[in-house]
Amino acid sequence: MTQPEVYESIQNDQALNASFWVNIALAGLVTLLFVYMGRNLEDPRAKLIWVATLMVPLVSISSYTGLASGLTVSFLEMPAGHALAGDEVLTMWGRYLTWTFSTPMILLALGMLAGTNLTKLFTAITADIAMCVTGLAAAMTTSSYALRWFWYFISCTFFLVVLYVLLAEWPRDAEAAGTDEIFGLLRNLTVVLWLGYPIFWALGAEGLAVLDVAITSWAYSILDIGAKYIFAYLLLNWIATNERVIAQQPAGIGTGVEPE
Ligand code: RET
Repeated sequence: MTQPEVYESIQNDQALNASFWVNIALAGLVTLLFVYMGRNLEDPRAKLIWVATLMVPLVSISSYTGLASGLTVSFLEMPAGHALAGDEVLTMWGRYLTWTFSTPMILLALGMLAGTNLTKLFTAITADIAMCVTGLAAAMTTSSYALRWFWYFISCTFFLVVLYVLLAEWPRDAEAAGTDEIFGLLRNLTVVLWLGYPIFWALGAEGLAVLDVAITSWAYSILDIGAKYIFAYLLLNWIATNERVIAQQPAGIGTGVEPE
């Protein structure tokens, strides 16, 4: 199918199209809000958290524009074994591609907040990028149904690494940094919402095809609102009033002292 044809079928599915445009509008609004919220920050590490957080809605605008325009959407024929085998299924592969750019920003901000060292940050971010790229591979494999799920399994394994850093490593760092309360809140929000993505992948057209394409797209769009905009708002709101805590962090990236 040519790109204008893909675009036309997106235009004809109002629910699907709205799931893109609602996010573009929201991302634009929160970008302005976030610029305003961080305007008085001075500490370089607090500013880095701010810039990373700001990148999240900015990447989102590009991501959803790719989907809405049909550039990063394809109709792929599902392999034998899939519930829709032989059908051309609308695949929003641009989502998985752009998560590669947005999710590391979320982890950079969270890791900086926790006062992480470079090793843990590198581990979390590289595993996260690998999770997104292998998730993209799972969605785009049309040769074998089993291999789609094998990619999915690989992606889940990388996700476990991210969860390990979030749940086992950074809480201890955050305690030492005096940011444990806000870190705990944002970590819980992140872990709960991020778990929703592989669940909807498995239930949606890419996996078992229990949910249709527009419902799956809305599910991702709603998860995105929590995992990106609400997350970023809570983080920036805290940073704007507690910049001191970040500026006085005893250890972590940029302080010259490694956390224990
Ligand atoms: C996939 C499918 C393969 C298995 C796993 C996945 C996890 C995706 C996650 C995405 C998070 C995205 C966010 C985007 C915000 O911009 C790729 C769905 C584990 C956790 C937070």
